[in-house]
Amino acid sequence: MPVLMPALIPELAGAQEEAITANSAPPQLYQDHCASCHGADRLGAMGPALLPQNLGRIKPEEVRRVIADGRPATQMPGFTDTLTGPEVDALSDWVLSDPPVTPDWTLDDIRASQVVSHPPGSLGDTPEFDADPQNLFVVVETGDHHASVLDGDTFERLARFPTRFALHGGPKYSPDGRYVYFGSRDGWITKFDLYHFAVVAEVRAGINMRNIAVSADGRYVMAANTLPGNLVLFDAHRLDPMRVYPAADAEGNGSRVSAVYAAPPRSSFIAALKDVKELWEIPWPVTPEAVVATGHMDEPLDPARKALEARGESFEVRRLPVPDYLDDFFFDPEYRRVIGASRGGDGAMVIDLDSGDKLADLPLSGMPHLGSGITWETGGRRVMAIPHLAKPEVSIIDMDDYSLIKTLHTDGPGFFMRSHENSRFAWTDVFFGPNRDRVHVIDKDSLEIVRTLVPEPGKTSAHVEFDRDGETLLLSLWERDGAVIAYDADSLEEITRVPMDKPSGKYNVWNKTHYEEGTSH
Ligand code: DHE
Repeated sequence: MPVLMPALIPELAGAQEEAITANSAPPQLYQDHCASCHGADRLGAMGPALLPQNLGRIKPEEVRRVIADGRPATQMPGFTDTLTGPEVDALSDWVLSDPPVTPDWTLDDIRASQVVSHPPGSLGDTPEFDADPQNLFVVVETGDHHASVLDGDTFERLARFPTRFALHGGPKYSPDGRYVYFGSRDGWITKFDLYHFAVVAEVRAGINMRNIAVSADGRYVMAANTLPGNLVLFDAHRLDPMRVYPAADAEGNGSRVSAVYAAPPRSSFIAALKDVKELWEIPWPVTPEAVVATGHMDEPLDPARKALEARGESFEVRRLPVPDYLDDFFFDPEYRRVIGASRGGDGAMVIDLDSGDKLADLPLSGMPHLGSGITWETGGRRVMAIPHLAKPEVSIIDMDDYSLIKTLHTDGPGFFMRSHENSRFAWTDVFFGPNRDRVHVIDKDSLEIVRTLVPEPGKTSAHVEFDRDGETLLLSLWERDGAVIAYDADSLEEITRVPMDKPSGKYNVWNKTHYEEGTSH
């Protein structure tokens, strides 16, 4: 009797193909192989959320590779023996597509996610190491999702610990430098005690988060989310959620949040919305501790703060309409003005935070990366330097009249800039293109590039952070087999290398808690 091949019997062939398709359809594959770690709803569990917003920085080929081969040194196994090539392709396309129903994350979800492992007061107040606690560096290693703590005097590694998946943006410190708060793209906020190298509390603020800010008195944490589009306020002690602010204009048109920062002299959080032309200011209550902690205010209520008190209640939103959507922004040193880049990547504007008026347009094209801007004084004036993400230039602006003083031509578009008040140099990287292994050193007085370093030919080098005195600095060799390289900030000679797994940002406790002019805030 001949063997009947299904393909030769139309009705059987159709049924079988359908069965195969149904079984290997991405939703089923996901439930069978991924849901136990990444959550049935794709919002993440032990593994990270598998939604396009959360995976946005990972290229599709990389998603395919991770599904097939797994991720070394993590719980993620490879599925190359379990799934066929087309199934891996279908699954990766699917996790990179929007789910049919946009997921939500409510105040109840936030509350349910909170874990307080060491309540305030349960760990001693003395650091478990001899190093200067004010001169520690926290280094985020994005390769295997870890962070390291380095002694800023000796560059000895004091601790290395796992973090949440895909930390992004600068971690923020409590004013005394004891606690560091990390934010992950998946919305997790982790409060970590640097005196004891222990996670003390965690909470998930949203599904996809931009960044976090800590109030200057250390009492509050604000999270900025793109999914759901909102800001979430926490009590910093145990990360208890206090309030959710849905991001929307007065008519209720919702928005993602671009970012939120603390503005210490104003005692307020400032946030920009991505899809609504508004800046938001949310004041926190002024306390004497805030004055002592920041040293930013000569008296408890400085004029800007007094003006603000007259206008708004603590924790209430003050809306400032702005002429364009602000994606990326930066403050003047007094936090009276916001310099924001428009959504299109061409042009920027200066907004007065008290009056809400637009004071100037800046002639900046090619995606000025304002969030990475730094300022310094030279020749009796304060200047601001900004790298561009889409062209090989650094723009230098006069902070008094916002005129473009100079354009420095670099070896490729850059991402980050750093300096220190005590250093005569500012550093900028080449982050994109064939010269990603170069960093430029700019003389802060002549406003010229005076050195170009190639720490490791062919390897990306980026992002600098100085020590508390501005005498040394760390540069990332941004690779899986990377390192942070310590340099003498004056002679520009290499001091040492500490091996790291794709180190991204580095954050010095003193510089960050003192809002040092050459670092990010
Ligand atoms: Fe970042 C900071 C936004 C892509 C590494 N990045 C920030 C901040 C914002 C931001 C708003 C400030 C947060 C803070 O410190 O409080 N980043 C964006 C983007 O919109 C963009 C272009 C697209 C996106 O995917 O979100 C983007 N960023 C990247 C990357 O691709 C980088 C290079 C690698 C990564 O880890 O994702 C990257 N961003 C960083 C780092 C900081 C950062 C290391 C902190 C810089 C600092 O010195 O404080």
